[in-house]
Amino acid sequence: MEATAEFVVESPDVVYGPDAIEAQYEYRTTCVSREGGVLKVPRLGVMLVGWGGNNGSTLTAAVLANRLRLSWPTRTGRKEANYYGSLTQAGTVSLGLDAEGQEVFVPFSALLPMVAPDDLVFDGWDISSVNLAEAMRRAQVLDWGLQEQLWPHMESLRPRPSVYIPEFIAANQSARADNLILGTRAQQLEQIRRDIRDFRSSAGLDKVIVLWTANTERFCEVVPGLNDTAENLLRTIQLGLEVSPSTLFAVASILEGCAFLNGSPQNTLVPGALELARQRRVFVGGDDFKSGQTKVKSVLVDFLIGSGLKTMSIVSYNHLGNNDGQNLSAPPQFRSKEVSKSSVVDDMVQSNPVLYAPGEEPDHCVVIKYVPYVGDSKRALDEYTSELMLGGTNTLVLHNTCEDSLLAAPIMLDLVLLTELCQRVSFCTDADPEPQTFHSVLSLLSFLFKAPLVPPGSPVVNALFRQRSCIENILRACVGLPPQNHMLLEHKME
Ligand code: NAI
Ligand code: DG6
Repeated sequence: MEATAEFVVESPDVVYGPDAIEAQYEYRTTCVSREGGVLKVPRLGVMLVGWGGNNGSTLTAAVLANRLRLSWPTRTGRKEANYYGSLTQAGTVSLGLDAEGQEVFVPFSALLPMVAPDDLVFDGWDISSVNLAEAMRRAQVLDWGLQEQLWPHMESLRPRPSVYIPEFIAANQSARADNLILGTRAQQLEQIRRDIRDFRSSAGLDKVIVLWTANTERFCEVVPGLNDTAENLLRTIQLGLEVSPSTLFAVASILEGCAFLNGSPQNTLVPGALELARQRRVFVGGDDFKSGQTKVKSVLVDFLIGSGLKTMSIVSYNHLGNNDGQNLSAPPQFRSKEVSKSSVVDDMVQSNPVLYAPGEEPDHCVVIKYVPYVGDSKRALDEYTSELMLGGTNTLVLHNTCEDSLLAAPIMLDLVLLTELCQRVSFCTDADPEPQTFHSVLSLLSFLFKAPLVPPGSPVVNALFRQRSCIENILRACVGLPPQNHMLLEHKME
């Protein structure tokens, strides 16, 4: 019998014979012994746009609760502050094998010297003037016993006024808008820049990272001459032509040399902003935190298609009752979210031409409804239908309930900690011995975003464990460890 090879490997290490393929392979593994060291990390400030929202107040509360080692009673017993849900703080990586041949796992955060979340300093902006303690109460996310302990620590934290352009967010948000930067777009830009400088100097920070966690905006049109180049975008701001608040914040951050991350789905990082980031060598990342339903989707569809099942229909319903849900009940803002939630299986489908013909893709329907009663406790219902062999079908149904902001807050944490870490990574190549940094579009953050931004021409990866491996292996490379290959060949020999 004969088998036809679809490809051949051209390498001096591989010999194709009629009966066998002989390959020379260097298997690299690591022998681990435990020793510690101390390395310096910068003092990092985080400015949240939308600080007084559910995510902003929950993240601030989480860091304070951990820093203060708080615990509080609940009806199921005492709970203690932790960072569950954070890849860097609660995830682990396998370093290699110890002398007994057992895998040694360390926290992700131990791979390289990272800023500790408890040491972060927070500031930010919100169009709503309420202080962070009131914002935490308004969010209705945290247990009362925890809120009471946090109240005195959060009461003095007050968001800076922000830029409100009503046509970008839902009309139902107008009642919140009582804390505004007035003036022309150019004056607003200057005020944001002053705020960043003020925070940096008054808090004695080495670095500031700006993270958009404000309401989802409608998409803005990308128009030649308006926002397609850095020069045009800066001129647009000077002339007071159309620019979204989030883009204004992105531009201000970039001009101040601060990384900017977009946690919402809209196209904040228009081509002009991306070009500006590249010119100024500042990191930007986005879009839209990948927290719950989409995260599961980026595992489940990878599993289905990766196992050779042909997924043909994905239907995702959500209902939630927080302010984000209210904002998303307006069609233009829903549309931004629909787009980012719908793109997430593209790479998995395209990776399998055995199952899908060119251009073929599953039906994919996304529905979001606002149901005030359920508050921040988001309900997500998904149905996945896949074709099995010989005409069979498999339908999987999932129901997921959880506090939306408690999923988002640890992701926000990972975003700033990993971005800061990447700012300290440089490398050279054989072709260019000059040290260089990552591309200004920080695609390494893809694990944390629903619709990852990548440098032009780069493949977009949505599959969650490919994204995780990317972060893990790049961090491993920074300490000279080989990529994680999961082969465990040592345990597969006699
Ligand atoms: P939220 O509505 O509770 O908070 C948003 C805050 O932004 C509000 O306090 C609002 O007053 C403020 N705001 C609106 N426009 C502003 C502006 N121009 N400048 C400054 N502040 C402004 O919403 P939440 O739940 O905190 O979510 C925030 C964003 O994160 C939303 O866009 C949401 O879609 C996105 N997101 C949330 C996820 C989650 O799991 N919670 C996951 C993925 C994305
Ligand atoms: C309704 O979808 C509200 C949204 O803000 C989501 O909660 C958020 O985007 C999280 O979405 P997902 O798909 O990651 O759970």
